[in-house]
Formats: sequence, structure tokens, C-alpha cells
Amino acid sequence: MKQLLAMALVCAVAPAMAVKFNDVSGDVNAPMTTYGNPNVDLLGLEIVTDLDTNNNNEPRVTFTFTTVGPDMQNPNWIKLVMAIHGPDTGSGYNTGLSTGWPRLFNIAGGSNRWIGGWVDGAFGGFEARIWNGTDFGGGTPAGATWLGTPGMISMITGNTATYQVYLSTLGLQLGDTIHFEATTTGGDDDDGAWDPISMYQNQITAPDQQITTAGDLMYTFSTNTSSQTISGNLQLNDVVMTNSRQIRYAVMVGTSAITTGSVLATTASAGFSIDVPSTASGAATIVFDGSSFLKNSVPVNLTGANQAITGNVVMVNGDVDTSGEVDAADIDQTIADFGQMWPGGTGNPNSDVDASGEVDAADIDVVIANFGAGDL
Ligand SMILES: [Ca+2]
Ligand SMILES: [Ca+2]
Ligand SMILES: [Ca+2]
Ligand SMILES: [Ca+2]
Repeated sequence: MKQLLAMALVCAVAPAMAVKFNDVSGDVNAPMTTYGNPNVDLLGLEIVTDLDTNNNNEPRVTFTFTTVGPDMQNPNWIKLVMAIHGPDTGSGYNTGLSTGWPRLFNIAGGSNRWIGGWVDGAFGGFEARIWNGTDFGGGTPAGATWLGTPGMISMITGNTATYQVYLSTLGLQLGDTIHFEATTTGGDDDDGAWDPISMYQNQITAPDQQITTAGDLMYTFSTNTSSQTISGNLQLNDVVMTNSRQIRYAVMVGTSAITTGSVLATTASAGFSIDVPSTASGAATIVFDGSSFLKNSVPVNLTGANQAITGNVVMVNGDVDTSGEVDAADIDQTIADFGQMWPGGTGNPNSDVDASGEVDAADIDVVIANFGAGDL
């Protein structure tokens, strides 16, 4: 039965294109990283909406989490969760720092739906819960169960965990829009958001540190899975690129991200290709950021058709502490890390501003050269 369900799941989702909300790697802080489980580092979440042809075309959604892996179940204690702010069911929103399971995080504006999956125990017990005005069902707050929610299926293979649920189970329907956070967390009731997708810098530094994330990831349930592609080229300033750099991007409509991901730049010039749902149209902004580079926000007009951004997207260097400005604090940090070598160094890897592999005078020179520059 388990295999049949798994096969049905694969067949159902294979033709549809997923909307991707990808995270960078290496953004998890100690001590979570020192637990020896690469699955604490979330790489992303893909979402597909389709119709169940075996059940009167009932709309359903499939969430696929990916971690560094390679084996989600070795070691096997990682939890994969989503706090969701969807249409009000009449019960309002939970704004406390505890979501569907007792995990100490929430999203700005509160949440009223919850997805949680275990990768240990029986077949990745997967639960979907709705805020009832008092709790998410079963207590205040309800603990995780091993059993999963009846009628829902999950599949764990390699470094992915896939959870599928009918929209109606979540009190949702086609056309609804949700804002959400997806993150890894641990097995203790007071664990927080260890690697939220909306964050790629300055994440929590203790497993039970409480946090409210922006929750600015946005998805609209639609069976239209076609996409438009935006391509272009990044230019990383003031680098020698002995080491690579990840540049994170988010396609923003207003203050919401409709897709996120990252470009792995191995040279100063790096091409990108970003798939955006074709249902999105009008003014949008692609925000590029990462490592010691300042943000660069590039306006685009989404038309449904593929398009290329003219000219290079220039990434200005020198913001070691990711404050949004190149200033004296960046020089101080670089001096503090002077002599460190990466990979393998300690301190802030961004101090190796030019990605030469060593923090030296050349890095300080770059910070001074860009002194006073700020996020675009
Ligand atoms: Ca990550
Ligand atoms: Ca993250
Ligand atoms: Ca700075
Ligand atoms: Ca350097």
C-alpha cells in the first residue's frame, strides 16, 4: 500500500511545474550545524497545485522540501514545518510564538494554518492543522503526533520529503493566496526556526531562540503551472574568486516574494535564469543579495513572456556585516578576522571580501574603496 501511494504521488506531480522557494546553503549557525545532521540546512520548498483525477478533480497541493542531505532519514530527527497566513476562516490568527506544534517561531501578521512533517517514525507522519481561535487542534499548543492526518500522504526519498494534502483539508480553495514560512526545526518542543527560507543571513544562533520571521513568501493556489523565465548576468565587483559565492535572489511583487533562489557564482561574471509563475504580471523587483555584497534591486515588468535583463546586474562589494552599508564596522570586522583562511576559517567568512580564500590587506582595501555605498 505504501508503494502504491508513493507511485501515485510521483505520477500525479511529475508533469506539473513547481513554484520554487529555494534557500541558500550554509546559512545555519552553530550549534545546530554541529549536531552532525546536514538536513538541518534547508535548500528549498517547491509547491504544486493540481486536481486529483481519482477523486472528482479535488484540488490538492504538494509541498516538496529539499535539504542538503543526501539522506533525509540519516540521522532521522529533522522536522520540516510551515507556518501559514491564509484567508481568515473566522477564527483570526495566532500571533503567539508557537505554531501548530510547540515550535517557538511565527510569522509577521500571525498564522492560521500549519504543515508539519516528521522524517523519523512511521512513514514521515505528516500533519495539517487549522487555527480554531484557541489552538491548532488537540490542545494548547498541540504536540506533534506520529500518525499523520488521515487522507494525506507523504513520501521521503533521498534528500527530499514530499507532503500532499487536499486544499479543503486546510480550509483553502483554488485562487486563495497564502503567505508563509518554511523551515527545518528539531525534535524538542521549544525548538525554533532553524533555517527559514525567507532568511539567508543572521539566522538564530541557539536551537530554542525565538523568532518571528517576515513570512513574506507568497503563493497563490493555481493549476496553471506554466512559467516565464527572466535571464541575465551578475557582475561581482572587486573579487578574485578563488572561492565561490552564493547570491540570493527574491522576485518581489510589492512586499511579497513569489519565488526565491540563489546563483552560485564561481567567477566574477555569473549568468542567472529565474522561473516565475506565468500568472504573475505587472511590476516586480528582483532583489539580489548575499555574502559581502550590497543589495541590488532590479525592476522588471512581468508580461508572461520570457525576457532578458539588459546589461549586468552589478553587485557592489564591502558590506562584510550585511548592515546594508559599507562603513567602519565592516573594516573592524575584516581586521578582527585578519589572517583567517577559507574554507576552514573561523569568524565571519564575509571578511574575505574578494573571495581570495584569505583575509588580508586586499580585503580592507576593497572596503575602503566602497566606503559609504549602500543597498540599492
Ligand atoms: Ca539553508
Ligand atoms: Ca535560510
Ligand atoms: Ca556594513
Ligand atoms: Ca581576501
